[in-house]
Amino acid sequence: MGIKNSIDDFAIFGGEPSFDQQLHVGRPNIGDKELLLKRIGEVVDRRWLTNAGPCVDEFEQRLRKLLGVRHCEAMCNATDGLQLAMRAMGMNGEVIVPAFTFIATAHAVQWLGFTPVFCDVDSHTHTIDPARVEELITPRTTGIVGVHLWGQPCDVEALEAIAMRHGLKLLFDAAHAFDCSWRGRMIGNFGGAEVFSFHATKFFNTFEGGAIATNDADLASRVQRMRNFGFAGLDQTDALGTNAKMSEASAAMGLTNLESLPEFLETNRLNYLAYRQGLDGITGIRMLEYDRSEKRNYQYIVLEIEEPHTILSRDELQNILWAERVLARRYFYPGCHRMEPYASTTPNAGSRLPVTERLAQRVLVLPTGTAVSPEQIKTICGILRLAVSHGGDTARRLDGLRAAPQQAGR
Ligand code: T4K
Repeated sequence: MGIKNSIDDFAIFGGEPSFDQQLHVGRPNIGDKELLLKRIGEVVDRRWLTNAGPCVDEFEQRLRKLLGVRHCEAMCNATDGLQLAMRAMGMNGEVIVPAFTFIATAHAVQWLGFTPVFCDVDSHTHTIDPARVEELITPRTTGIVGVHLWGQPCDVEALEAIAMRHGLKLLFDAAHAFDCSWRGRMIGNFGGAEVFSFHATKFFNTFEGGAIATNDADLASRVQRMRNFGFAGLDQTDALGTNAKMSEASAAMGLTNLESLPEFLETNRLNYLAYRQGLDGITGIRMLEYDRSEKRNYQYIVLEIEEPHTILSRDELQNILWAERVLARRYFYPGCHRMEPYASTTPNAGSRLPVTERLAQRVLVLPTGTAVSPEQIKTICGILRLAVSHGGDTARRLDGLRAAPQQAGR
């Protein structure tokens, strides 16, 4: 691994890749491995592997304490968590969701047989734009799902006011926002409920997993039953349910990773600062800034590539990085409305989603977490700086690469 001095050194043009191993956006953080294996050993010895076991119970207690919330129900993943929460809250018909999010937000709505109505996002925070929400409300609308994208809270107050005014349910997809705050209060306490993801790629993981946090006792007990087939007793169900339980092995991972949470956060924060320093002054590359007066988990390093300034497109920069084994991601390209089944049912949705359309073309997410060091970040930033400072030449060389296979094929 070495710093590149000229664009001839780029791996995409035949040079040595900067890294021996691939660098991933979602490389899992793993706490004390010995402790994890000890916990899993105890799970096996107890022969209590799932269905309200002691690890899940302890994990939920710890989450409630950390989030300062009355109820926190562990789930097998956030997608099922979103579905359960929406159903338990009584949503149906049309549900307003941002178009710029991971597809799971929209799919959860559609999976229930409801209609996701795509709303545009704010160009600075990338979260659902309250000014656009109200114009999408129809007599069939029953709910709004705000997404705290990149761990940046939505405009909670504005959304609560809209929901109140129109008698709508408000749910937050907090998949990215574990251990974040809004106005000093932890995410998990807002709307009717908030849903976290603890998927392997999240900075805090339980292999697969998630949780529904709420201060509403009735909702929490409905969710508890729904995640266990609707059982309200040993041989009696009181409503439709499914299986969305977290296993003991996942909770053991959760308990172990909670103990390393401060270390994960500090690594992410230092990596974020290293990126900020490394990318400073590169024309046309803007890095999403986190509000340092609030709790943030810094788990996503989000760039916006302003192509007229960089000359290179976001996709060209991504190709250059991938050749160097830096697996930067185009989250959340091309926007939910352009993915199936929505692209077919609402083919013209893009015309009323200008911010989503723009972000989908320019956002690039870079690797961070405990598997990435500040030294490696310096190298990644060096690649981007070199590419952009020779934008014209690099673009011409890339054009040449694209033309070469065609000429060879003639
Ligand atoms: N709402 C929002 C806003 C979300 O972002 C998500 C999930 C959800 C809801 C639903 O939550 P869950 O139901 O998943 O709990 C990943 C994750 O699969 C997904 O959980 C996450 N958001 C999304 C943002 O990212 P992909 O398609 O990027 O995953 P994949 O397999 O390409 O992995 C990403 C990188 O991480 C790769 O370079 C490989 C690396 N990796 C991945 C895994 C699983 C590892 O190094 N180790 C691993 O174990 O979706």
